[in-house]
This record gives sequence, C-alpha cells and structure tokens, in this order.
Amino acid sequence: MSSTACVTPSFCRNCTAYCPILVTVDEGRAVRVTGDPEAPAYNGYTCPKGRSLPEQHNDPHRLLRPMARQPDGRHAPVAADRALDEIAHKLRTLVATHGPKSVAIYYGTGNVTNPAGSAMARAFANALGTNLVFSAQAIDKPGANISIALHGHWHAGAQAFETADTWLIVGANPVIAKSNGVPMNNPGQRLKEAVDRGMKLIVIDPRRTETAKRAHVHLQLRPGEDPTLLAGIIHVILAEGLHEPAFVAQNALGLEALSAAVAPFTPHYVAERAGVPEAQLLEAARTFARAVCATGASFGTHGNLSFYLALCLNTLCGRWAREGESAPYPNVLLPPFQPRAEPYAPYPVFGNGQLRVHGGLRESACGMPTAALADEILLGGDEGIKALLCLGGNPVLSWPDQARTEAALKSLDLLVVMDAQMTATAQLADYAFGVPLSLETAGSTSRVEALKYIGATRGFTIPWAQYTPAIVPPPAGSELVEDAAFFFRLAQRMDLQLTLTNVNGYRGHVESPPTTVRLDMAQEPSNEALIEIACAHSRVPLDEVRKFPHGHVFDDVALTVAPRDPACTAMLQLADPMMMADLGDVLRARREILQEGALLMVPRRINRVMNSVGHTLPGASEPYTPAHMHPEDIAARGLAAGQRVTVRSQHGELTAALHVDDTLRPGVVSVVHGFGGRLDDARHTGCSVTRLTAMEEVDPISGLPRLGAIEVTVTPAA
Ligand SMILES: Nc1nc2c(c(=O)[nH]1)N[C@H]1C(S)=C(S)[C@@H](COP(=O)(O)OP(=O)(O)OC[C@H]3O[C@@H](n4cnc5c(=O)[nH]c(N)nc54)[C@H](O)[C@@H]3O)O[C@H]1N2
Ligand SMILES: Nc1nc2c(c(=O)[nH]1)N[C@H]1C(S)=C(S)[C@@H](COP(=O)(O)OP(=O)(O)OC[C@H]3O[C@@H](n4cnc5c(=O)[nH]c(N)nc54)[C@H](O)[C@@H]3O)O[C@H]1N2
Ligand code: SF4
Ligand SMILES: [Mo]
Repeated sequence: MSSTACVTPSFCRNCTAYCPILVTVDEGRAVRVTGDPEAPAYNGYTCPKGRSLPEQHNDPHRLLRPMARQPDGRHAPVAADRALDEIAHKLRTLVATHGPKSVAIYYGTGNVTNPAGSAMARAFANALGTNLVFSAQAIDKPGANISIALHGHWHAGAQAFETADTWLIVGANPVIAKSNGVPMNNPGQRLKEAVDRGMKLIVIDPRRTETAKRAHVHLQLRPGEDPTLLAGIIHVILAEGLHEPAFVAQNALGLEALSAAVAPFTPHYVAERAGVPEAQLLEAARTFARAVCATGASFGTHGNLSFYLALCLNTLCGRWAREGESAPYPNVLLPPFQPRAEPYAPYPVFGNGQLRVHGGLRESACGMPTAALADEILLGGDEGIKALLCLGGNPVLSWPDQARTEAALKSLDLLVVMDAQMTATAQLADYAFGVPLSLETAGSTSRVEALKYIGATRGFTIPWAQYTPAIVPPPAGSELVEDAAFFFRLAQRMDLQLTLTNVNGYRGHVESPPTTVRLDMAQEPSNEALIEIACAHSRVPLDEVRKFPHGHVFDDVALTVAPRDPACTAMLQLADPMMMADLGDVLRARREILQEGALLMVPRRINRVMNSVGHTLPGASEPYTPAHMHPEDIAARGLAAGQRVTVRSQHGELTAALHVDDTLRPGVVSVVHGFGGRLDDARHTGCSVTRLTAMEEVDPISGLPRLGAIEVTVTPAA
C-alpha cells in the first residue's frame, strides 16, 4: 500500500442492508473494505459480499466499455455514443412500425445498487408510451404487495420489532439474507438482542436455519404447506379466543367468513398434512406472534394466500403499531409523514397493463407479471414485444424455465443489457453497457426507507440515514454509463421529454403528494443531482444528512403513533373472496408426491453469493451449484458429500455439488439460486436452478409459477 492510501466512510449497496463501511483507497482503487465501527446502528457489521467490494470493483472480467454483437455472434467494444445512436435508431424504427408497446424494460436487483436507474427507466417508458415495465419484485415476493391490496394495511405500519414480545418468520432467513423479517441493520445482532430480552421467536422453515437456531418454536414443515399451517394457526387462535376482539371489531371486516374458511384446518389435520408435531403447532398459535413471510413462503404456490393469512394473523392479534407507541418506520430522507393508528383500506389489486399469454395475465399490485415475459416475447405477432432494455437483472438465471428464457431473448430484434459483468444475459445482447459499481457512484439510504412500501417489516425501524459520494473514480481506460444516463441519452436522441415521478406510499395509499420533475433535456443530470431530486422533500434535508459521513440516527425526528382520525372509516379485510376461494382450493387439492423416492426441492440463499453475483470472484465463491441434502437421504441413495449429482424435475435437470446438511427436514433438497451460466456454456460454475422450473401452476394474479417444493429425483451425475 502506498503512503497516499486513505480510509473513507461509505456504505455497501450489494444488498438492501446498506451496511456502513470503511473503504481503504490507494492510488484511486479500493483495496480494503471493513465494517464501520463509527456507525453505531450496525455495530460495525459487514458480510463477505461487502468485504469483497474491492475484488468486485477490480475484477479483471468486469464489463468496462460498451460492447456490440458482431455478425459472427461475438462481442466487440464500441463507443458509447455510437451504440446509443444505433439503439435510438432501432427503437425509432420499431416504434414507427409496431408502436411503443413493442418496447419493454426489465429491471432486477441491481436496482438496489443504484435506484436512480429504474426511476429514469420508468420516465423513459412513460415518454415513449409503453407500460411494459417489469421488475424482479414479481418473481420474488409478489404476495407481499398483493396481500396488502387485498387486506389493506396499517397507516402506522407493523408493530415495532424492538418492543415485540413474539415474532413469527415464515420462509425467511434474515441472519443470512438480511432482507426480510428482522430490521436490516445487522439482523443477526438485532435478533440476538431481541431473544436475550425475552422475545419468543417462531420460525416456519423446512431447514433449521441460522435464524431458526434462535427460535422458541421451529416448525420444520413439509415445503409448500405454508397456507395450511397459517390457516391452522388462525384456527387455533380463533377457536381458543386468543385474538383481540375489540381491535378486530373496530378495524376489520370478514371475521365470520375467515372463521368459517379456516374451520376445516383443525390442529390434527394441519399437523399431519404439514408434517409438524401438533403440540408445536398449538404452542406457536398460543404464542401469538406477529407474522412476516419471505421467499420460502412465496415460491411454493399460493404465495399470495400465505402473505394474506399472515396479515390476517397480525390483524386478529392487533399486531400493528398502536396509538402512543413509537412509530417504527420514521421517515428521514422520505417526506414528512405522521403515522396514525388506523387502517388503510384494501384497494384494487389489478392495474392497466396486460399480456396476451397465460389467460391474459395483468399488471397487479406487484407490477407486471415478469415470469410470463418470455412467453409474451415468444408469442410474437405484430403487436408483440420486439425490444427489451434490461438493467441490473440477469433473466437467464432468474426467470423460470431457462431454455424458454434464452429462446425468447434470442428472438428479440433488440436486446440491450446494462450490467457490471458480461452476464449470461449480456452474452445474448445486441449491446451490453458496463455500469459504475457502488463505490464509483453517489448513493443515499432513501431507497431502503421506501422498502416499507413493499412489505410490512422491511427497511429501517430506526431513523437512520446516510449519504455517500463516489469514493473511487471509474477504472482507468473504462467507458462506463450510469443506468440513468443511458435512458437520458437515449431520450435525447429520440426527442423525448423525460419527467421523473416520485410516489411515496402503496399504490392505493400515499403518505405525501406525488411529485413530478420535468428534466431539462439539454443538461444530463448527474447521479448526485438525481439523489437531490429524489430527496427534495425529505423530512431531514439531504445537506443535513451529508454532515454525517458515517451515517446518523436522527432521533429528533422520531415520532409516536397518533390516534385514529375521527373521520377514518377504512376497514381491513379478513376474508377477501379471492383469497377465501384460494384457501378452499388448498383444502381440496392436496398435493401428493408422485414418484417413488422423490424429494422436494426448495430454494435458499448463501452468505457469500448475492443471487447470480459473486460466485466467480476469487475467495468469494462456492465452486459449483450447491445442493444440500439430509444425511439419511444421501445414505439411502448411496451418494456421498462432494459428489456431482443430477437433480431432475419433470421439467428439466441440473448438475450440482452435493452438501451434507443435517439441519434440513428429511425428504427435502435445497439448491442455491443464482449459480450457472447459459445453457450451452460449459465454462461456468454449475447450472441454474431455473432449469428445473417451468411456467406451470401459474398464480393468476402475480403470474409467478411454482419455484419451490418442486418434486425432483437426485442421482449420481454421469
Ligand atoms: N428458481 C428460482 N428463481 C428465482 C429465485 C429463486 O430462488 N429460485 N429468486 C428470485 C428472486 S428473489 C429474485 S430477486 C430474482 C433476481 O433476478 P435478477 O435481478 O434478474 O437477477 P440478479 O442475479 O439479482 O441480477 C442482478 C444483476 O444486476 C447487476 N448489477 C449490480 N449493480 C448494478 C447496477 O448498479 N446497475 C446495473 N445495471 N446492474 C447492476 C449484477 O451484476 C447482476 O448481474 O430471481 C428470482 N428467480
Ligand atoms: N447472502 C445473500 N443475501 C441475499 C440474497 C442472496 O442471494 N445472498 N438475495 C437477496 C434477495 S433477491 C432476496 S429476495 C432475499 C431473500 O431472503 P429470504 O427470503 O430470507 O431467503 P432465504 O435465505 O433463501 O430464506 C428462505 C427460506 O425459506 C425456506 N423455505 C424453502 N421452502 C419453503 C417453504 O415451502 N415454506 C417455508 N416456510 N420455508 C421454505 C428455506 O429453507 C430458506 O431458509 O435475500 C436477499 N439477500
Ligand atoms: S449484508 Fe453484506 S452485501 Fe448486504 S449491505 Fe451488508 S455488507 Fe453489503
Ligand atoms: Mo429477491
């Protein structure tokens, strides 16, 4: 390290935890990242993904300049201006011939790094006249938003984690994945503190996860039986009168219909069906928890129903932030908002957008139905999608049915990908643009505050905020294009006027009036300027937040929950007809394992990899798609740890490296999402789990197919 090396505070944006970090910068390059001990809210926490930011930034395989596909199929560097000219020309031609809805946009989790990109992408789509904007939310936890539309929500948000006496986590592992169920500022520490002060944690997961190890009750259910189990818990709570009748009477409709719908879900039936001890089920119900669901509850079908029943449970037990309590989601970089102890009524779950495939799937509270996008593209036709602009996503490894995805992307007239890597998806693109990584661009925590709008217990529960300027310059010799700049420059070339719209709230309810900013199309806004626009009406001025480079807890803006507005007539809905019909279906259609010796495959995350990012970095990688199995199941099949195995579903197969895992429920194989590469690429590290999935058992609201509890066989690989 040279004598000029210096240490600068910033925060990691590889996942939504946004951990504060100290970055050692030497000769313009990040060389070391550690947790920031001066950021008290996080206790100096970072994970291996954060500490590998220098490797990520200095990765020799990084996409450093725009690439264009050549006639022979290979990619060659091209100047950004020229690539943008060619793309603008192509889009103009497509729009003139087929209309603006021939153009679609997809943004994935890369949006967490740089939220300005999706905001500008939406402005671009509006100006062009297409509503075909898809995001990863619809292939992640669509039920989170859909359930809120159908049940309603609480003006002041969920009960605070810090003071709750019980907590129920369904299909989430926040100690590792950070993002669901426990406040994100060092969730492992927050959970430990909570359990130490006496919080009773209940975890529903087929695996004894790092989170489940702290549980008072761990219900190690048969995968996919979440709606059954949640209905069973509600059954017990209602049967034993453990709910809060006065709260329910004042704030919710549908108690009788819900009671009737859960009546058949007796403890005996539920325990047997979900494969859990009846005594544990009763103990869980009698502990009265506040429930939060995540991907485990989302992927095994009936995900909307699981999220919906979790909301019902919270309402039955009055587990919302109550009058006089400290408001758990204080706005700092969001506009001022006084939370009240009253409901937000349900609102229409469907929006205006619609596809032609799978019975005409519609836009819903979780956005456009992303999982069906490949089929929509493949349907073709004059009014079909011809161009896809993809930022911060890797559809080849994230959309269901990899073969279908690749066929669809190859069939497009134009595919443009913005990413930091030449990903499996970028390899199919006509143009791929390298983007700056987080240390090379400014950032603020406003996006994480806004996560509360897509679920009940995400984001920060403390008034925490941080701003960071760019810490290092882009790599020497690179020509990187910010996500937002890409859309701005394209709009300039297509004579489009862009207007940024900022909505703070759920689709049906906003916390403050939406704002619009008409951009000066002669002047490209920097990322700093875009952050200023996003925070223009913040409760704490951005300049004030900038005074604290290590971040700050703005205790002075903390609020208590105000009483219900006397004019409020909103009621929560415990028995939405669609959800009650869905519960009826669960009861009637019990799923049986078809094949002798089959296992149920479930998804999971691991600490060192963030979806499809990280397994190729030196020191941050598992060598090959990991598949975890219980030792009994391994022995029964004559398999051995470390061996390559073939995991085969009705739909496809993949090769994985076998790991022994005695924390798993027997009969379950857990495969890590995000590994692999293109189908025909032999160089990569294993196969994508999306090979095992197909557009089958498609949810009629979100369009999400079955991605979990998939019946598979596991055999030695050839
Ligand atoms: N079978 C199965 N399918 C799944 C899942 C599963 O568990 N099983 N999980 C689902 C879930 S929860 C999700 S969220 C989706 C994920 O779906 P995607 O978001 O499509 O996939 P990621 O692998 O997260 O891709 C993110 C990409 O963004 C890039 N990136 C990072 N920062 C930036 C940036 O600032 N700008 C740009 N332009 N790019 C950036 C990264 O290099 C990476 O290539 O997959 C879903 N699909
Ligand atoms: N380290 C790391 N962190 C990440 C990511 C990553 O890839 N790596 N990805 C990010 C993204 S995009 C997301 S969406 C979040 C996901 O965050 P989480 O949803 O917390 O994801 P997981 O850690 O996979 O936890 C899901 C759990 O569900 C369990 N499960 C599987 N099937 C079922 C079932 O049928 N029912 C129930 N009840 N449980 C089931 C699994 O065993 C697993 O423990 O994590 C984010 N953070
Ligand atoms: S948990 Fe890890 S990846 Fe997520 S923000 Fe913190 S250090 Fe970064
Ligand atoms: Mo996700």
